[in-house]
Amino acid sequence: MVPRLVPAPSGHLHLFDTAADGVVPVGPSVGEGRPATMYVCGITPYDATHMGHAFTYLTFDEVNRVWRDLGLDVSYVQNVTDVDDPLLERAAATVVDWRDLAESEVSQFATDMQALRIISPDSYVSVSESMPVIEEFLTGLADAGRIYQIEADHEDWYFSFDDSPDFGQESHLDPTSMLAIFAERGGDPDREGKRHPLDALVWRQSRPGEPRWRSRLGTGRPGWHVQCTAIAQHALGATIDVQGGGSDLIFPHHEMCAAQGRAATGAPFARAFVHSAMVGLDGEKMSKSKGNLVKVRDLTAAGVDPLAIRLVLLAHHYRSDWEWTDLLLAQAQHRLAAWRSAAQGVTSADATQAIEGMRAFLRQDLRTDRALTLVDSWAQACELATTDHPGARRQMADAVDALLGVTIA
Ligand code: 5CA
Ligand code: ZN
Repeated sequence: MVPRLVPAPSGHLHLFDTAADGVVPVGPSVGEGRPATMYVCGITPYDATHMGHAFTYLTFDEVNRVWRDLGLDVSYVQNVTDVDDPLLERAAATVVDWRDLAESEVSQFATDMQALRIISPDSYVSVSESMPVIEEFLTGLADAGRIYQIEADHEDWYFSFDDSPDFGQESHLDPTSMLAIFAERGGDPDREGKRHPLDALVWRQSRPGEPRWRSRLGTGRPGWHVQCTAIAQHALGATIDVQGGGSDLIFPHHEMCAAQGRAATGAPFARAFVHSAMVGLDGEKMSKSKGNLVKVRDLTAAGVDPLAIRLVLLAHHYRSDWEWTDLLLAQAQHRLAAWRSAAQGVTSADATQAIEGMRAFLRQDLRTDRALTLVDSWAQACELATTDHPGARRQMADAVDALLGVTIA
């Protein structure tokens, strides 16, 4: 249980919205009487949780925590991309059933998230259990004439880009960059029969050896972007407060979700698109495809306190790319020990101001890095104090637990 701090304060969380290209209030006001809704792009479960994933899910865990601290109810959904090329390719290469691979990675991911004290979303929705929802969504787009079937060996379906006047409103990329990034990130600009190179695959007719589902579009499987659009709208309504993910999803993934979502309902798909920066290792983005990974499970198996890992992640602002190093982990371990020593000591300093300061830093674009320094200062003040301040250690321990997800008492 996460402690609810009293009194429930008023205010707003501000975050950088990629579409607005600025820091804006996100989520409803407390008085509006509706929950804040968030859909975060989940893992493709074919390999271990690395520090990049951990940083992204930590970022949105902090969004969740700040909203709750404001007194809001939060509806938070994350998908599991258990039907997509990288997973199916890995399963084929390692001669395991794709379902078994997905199941074991999902279960390990849950263990890693729990160790990092990331509050579970209300639901994890897998693509394989969402076929009726995706089919329904695509049928709507087909009826509206927004998707078309190509004439080729395999009559796959594509989302028609030409009818999307708002295309580009999320990523603000120019057409040349769009094409380049589209090709890099799973797109097929040169596929014959497409009306526009940027048209996105929404239904792939079955090929030998691939998992398949029967649908009104044929027997096959859904494309990547439409999975998230359909799952998010079904679970959370036409317009969500936040679509979240790492910055590698700004284009084409979230641009396509924005376009398809609007095509389906006429309403904006998300009020804000929020992205966490990339974690690297040795000068390159940490990624399963490159294999330059620091895995959560390897560190915890070696006896590292997962909350020290959490402190490494919190020490970085969600909008700045950074690189994992062992030194960062050593510093975080030191910091955790200092906080625990203060929380469990016999002298203490007043915590009220530090806690209000933490809240202010978190609400203003999630300055977790700065919030940590306030706890550092409080811990130092406790060491220097000659008396005990009634209730301060408990108060700070509850605040650090609720706001930062770290247990120190
Ligand atoms: N299943 C899709 C999203 S629908 C996917 O991108 N899966 S993933 O397993 O590749 O990544 C899971 C999440 O971690 C995504 O939000 C992605 O943006 C984020 N992510 C991946 N690599 C990094 C990294 N090096 N640093 C920060 N975040 C990352
Ligand atoms: Zn997604």
